Amino acid sequence: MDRASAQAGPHSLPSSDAADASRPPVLYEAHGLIRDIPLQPHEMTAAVTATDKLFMLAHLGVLRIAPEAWQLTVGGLVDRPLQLRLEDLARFLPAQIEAVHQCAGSPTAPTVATRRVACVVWGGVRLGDILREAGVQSGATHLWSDGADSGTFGGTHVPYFRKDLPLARVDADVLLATRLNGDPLPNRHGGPVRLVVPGFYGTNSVKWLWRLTLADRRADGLFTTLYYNDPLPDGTTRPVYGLEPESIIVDPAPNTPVPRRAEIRGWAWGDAPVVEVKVSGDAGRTWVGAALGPRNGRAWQEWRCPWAFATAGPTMLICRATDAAGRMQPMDGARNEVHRVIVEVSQER
Ligand SMILES: Nc1nc2c(c(=O)[nH]1)N[C@H]1C(S)=C(S)[C@@H](COP(=O)(O)O)O[C@H]1N2
Ligand SMILES: [Mo]
Repeated sequence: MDRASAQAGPHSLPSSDAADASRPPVLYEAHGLIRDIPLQPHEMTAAVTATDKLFMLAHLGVLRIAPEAWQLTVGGLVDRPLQLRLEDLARFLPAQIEAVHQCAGSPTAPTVATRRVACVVWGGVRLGDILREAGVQSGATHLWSDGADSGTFGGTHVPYFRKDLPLARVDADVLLATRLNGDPLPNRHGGPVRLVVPGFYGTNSVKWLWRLTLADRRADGLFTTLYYNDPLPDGTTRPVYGLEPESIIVDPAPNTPVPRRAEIRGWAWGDAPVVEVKVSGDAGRTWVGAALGPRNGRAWQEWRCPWAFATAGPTMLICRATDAAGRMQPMDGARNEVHRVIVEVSQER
């Protein structure tokens, strides 16, 4: 590890358009907005999503960074700025977490439920261990993280993908991830090293990470100011950070024949643990409680609900989760609105 001698002091946080020689050289495999969403909810049968079935999203392009060229700068409000290469991460204790990974949806359509979700096992090192080495100064409140990807989004040029998170969150279980489902992190998922903020929407988990900045305020980037801030009823906004409670029906699949007696099954998750899942077959007039499994790490929780359909024909099923903070999925108009599935109930009893 070298200390970055020219690193900024407490009062010179890097601005978005600062050229920075410490950014590793990158190759673009693709430019612009890239979306690969292989699974629909009824296909999310596995507890851990296979890497080749994991959705992939990138706003500015898909990068390739040579592992030997990768480096990370840690600066801003720290006593000892750091510059780490991949081999330096081996000095820190390895950590692993199984966690839900969910896209918040399009930043230009934040109330649309997209259900781009998965559950994967991340491996790497704890960011908190690295920040302790850097010595975070008392005025720091936020961590800014920069990906090496640049480009144009919504008509605005972005010098790199920049996000932020409250510093208080870091010690929970935030990782610098180098592994996905037991293998080296593929470049399309942000390899060689990405940030992973378990329990936060995927947008916060910056891929192709190259710079961390400790700051005394939120970051100034396009994706922390214009986008990824939800409006609140009082006219203020709230950053798109923690996962809202959500649940999906995996089985039965939409538009499939089901017998009169069936078991309805799915997953539920949130930043806070889910404490209740209920199912309705009458458009939300009445609800039946499902059996809910425990939460392993930050993985999604399995739920099951035996069901006796009263009538044959097309029937809509709805599931709704409530988290430990008492928050319930809204019926409409939110990225975590309830999941509805229409099935074809057979005649025979
Ligand atoms: N550098 C960088 N990191 C990024 C993004 C990006 O465009 N650039 N997209 C974010 C969004 S919106 C999501 S949902 C997740 C997707 O991660 P995945 O492609 O590994 O599933 O990456 C996040 N991290
Ligand atoms: Mo996303």
